[in-house]
Amino acid sequence: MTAVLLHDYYRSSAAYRVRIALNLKGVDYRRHSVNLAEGEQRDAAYRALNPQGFVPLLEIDGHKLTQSLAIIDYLDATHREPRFVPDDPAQRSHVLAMALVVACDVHPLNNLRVLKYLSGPLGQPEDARDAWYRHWVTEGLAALEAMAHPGAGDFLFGDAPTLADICLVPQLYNARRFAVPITPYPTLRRVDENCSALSPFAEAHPDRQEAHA
Ligand SMILES: N[C@@H](CCC(=O)N[C@@H](CS)C(=O)NCC(=O)O)C(=O)O
Repeated sequence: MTAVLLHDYYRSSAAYRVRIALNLKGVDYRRHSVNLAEGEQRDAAYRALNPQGFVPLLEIDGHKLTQSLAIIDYLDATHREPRFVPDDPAQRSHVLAMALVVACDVHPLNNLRVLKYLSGPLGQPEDARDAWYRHWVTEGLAALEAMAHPGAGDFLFGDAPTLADICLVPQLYNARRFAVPITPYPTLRRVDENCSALSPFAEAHPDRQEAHA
């Protein structure tokens, strides 16, 4: 079997999701850092691997997989335990909805290329760019806090981590990094603490990665 290789960047929250998922499934992998700060994601060699010029990209089982949620879905399909989404259709839909709040409604508005577009071509000053960032994170976290209520236990849904937690933890890391207040979200903070106590989450944390390995 060929080695599993994750193209990532230590601070990328989409890549952080995949590191958590790999760790939860017990998949051994190596990292190849694509330095987003230096624009390596736009190099022709990397674009040949991922035409979108994004991390993460996972080389596994002879495949080159892109899009964090699609990668995590592959891992869930190929490594049965622990399951990332419940089997019950309504519960599954609820977990997916919470994950998608982060992955579809918050993160795409705040990723690097969007922030660069705001401050570059659109000429927005740093404080406007930061306000944009905080606005979308705050909206998303407030919704997630309310959505978690019916089913939250130790984790966003029940008492085992799901895809929703895999998306939440990197988003809260980003929120703290950009000084977005998170005190109004007690459920999210409690779940984040419970996740961080688990080694698959702890070992995926950006501070535990070699920045440019
Ligand atoms: N929807 C994609 C988003 C990936 C993404 O936005 N990755 C960011 C890092 S978190 C990136 O590579 N950004 C490079 C850039 O914006 O130039 C996924 O979930 O994988």
